[in-house]
Amino acid sequence: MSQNMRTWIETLEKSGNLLHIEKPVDPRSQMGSLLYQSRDKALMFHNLTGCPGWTSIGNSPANLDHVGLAFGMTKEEVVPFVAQKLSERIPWKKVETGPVKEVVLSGDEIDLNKWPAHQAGTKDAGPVIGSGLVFTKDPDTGIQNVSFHRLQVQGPRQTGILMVPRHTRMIYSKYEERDMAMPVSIMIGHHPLYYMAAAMTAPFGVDEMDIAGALMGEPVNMVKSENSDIYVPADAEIIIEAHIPPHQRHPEGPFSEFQDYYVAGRGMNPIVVIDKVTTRRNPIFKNIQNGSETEGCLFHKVPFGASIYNHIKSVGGYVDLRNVLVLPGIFGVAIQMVPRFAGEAKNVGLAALSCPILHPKVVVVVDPDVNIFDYWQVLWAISARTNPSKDMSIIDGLRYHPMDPNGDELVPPGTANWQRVGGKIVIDATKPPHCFPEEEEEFERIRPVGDGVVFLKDFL
Ligand SMILES: Cc1cc2nc3c(=O)[nH]c(=O)nc-3n(C[C@H](O)[C@H](O)[C@H](O)COP(=O)(O)O)c2cc1C
Ligand SMILES: [Mn+2]
Repeated sequence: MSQNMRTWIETLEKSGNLLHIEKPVDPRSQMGSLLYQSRDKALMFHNLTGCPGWTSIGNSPANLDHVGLAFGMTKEEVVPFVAQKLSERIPWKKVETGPVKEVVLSGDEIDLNKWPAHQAGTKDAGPVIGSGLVFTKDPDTGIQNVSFHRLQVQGPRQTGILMVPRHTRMIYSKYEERDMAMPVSIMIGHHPLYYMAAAMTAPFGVDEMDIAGALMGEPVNMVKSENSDIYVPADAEIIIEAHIPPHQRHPEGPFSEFQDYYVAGRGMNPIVVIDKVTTRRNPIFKNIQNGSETEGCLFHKVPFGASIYNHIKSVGGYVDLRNVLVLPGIFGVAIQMVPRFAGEAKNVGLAALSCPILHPKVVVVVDPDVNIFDYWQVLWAISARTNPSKDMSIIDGLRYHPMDPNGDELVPPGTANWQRVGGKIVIDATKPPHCFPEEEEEFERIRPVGDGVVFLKDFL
């Protein structure tokens, strides 16, 4: 059976990774803190203050172990797997109808103020739908695009939208040039692999639902929206059909973001006007909490890791690359590889700094005997396997991610030229390569006597 949000909830439940909360929870004043605290378990809310009839789920996934569960593998296997799938496409399939059409709402039947969109951070401008995947259609090619965009609730049928200048923004500009509203369909709630696909940095003109198909191993079934010819996943929980008027702007933000800061493109941003909603019967709302190492970050860590993995794997023709992990705050990356030549790790680190994603700023390269999923080991390698004067290379004047407040902001948010610039560092925390065996030997890690044979659990 195709995977969807319901099958995913079952997977979380069976593996003991879901907590049910029956006590009343106010999405405006309580849910953010609960989600931010629960780093091990997904939370399902059955009694939402001010939102009669709604159920919602957050932190699904809550951590990298949950991500492994969603992909059906260990967390260590996910990034190399996704890296390989990035070049594969399984085109989506049109179907006549699906569960997401069970309920159709329009006009006064839609009131976002009674939906369980939560206020995530204390300084956020208000409740925000953080789990909305925005489907658009390029008016020139007819090709669809899917991307995350935060939607700040601004009225019963209006939200704001932040469109960082990438594909959705490019498509919106095409509509604006023609003085036309851009039709959008927004999906809330599905299997996490859909969310992973939406956060991939694919070339313009690639439909992210074809990537979702490749990740799932089967085509995504899509139904036509009621009011436009945009196709959306047939077994999603909720679809909002809406339009973004041309040339209209409204104050939007701040919002708690992935770095654990509120630095986030706040300003005069476009609005989304809701025309229709279709849902499953008793739809389950999806809440995404933002901040460092929360659910929002997980949807960055995997696509970024995979993109960096592919970008660096052919530096110098071939890299014996083992894994890539995006570090907390998202501006850091750990690369695990077997250096074959002197200087190779540094080359690979530099490649990561100029990959398709703007975030990497602090790159640490380590050997395979350092477990990058255990952060203390990465910190150990930085202190125990570097001579800073030789192994730490700082390059200044590089393009930053505009949401990194450490960089100099040259152009403020609100325009297509929002930008920052600053320094970046490569830390080569690898030992000398095998071809220098005498030098390498000094860096051999200790193994305790009895390693791999004597286990604590047998003595308890
Ligand atoms: C949790 C999460 C929230 C995001 N929020 C936004 C957002 O509000 N605005 C935005 O422009 N991009 C946002 N992104 C980033 C885009 O989804 C991502 O860069 C995507 O690859 C862009 O799609 P595109 O390449 O089709 O433009 C978010 C990503 C994640 C994982
Ligand atoms: Mn795209």
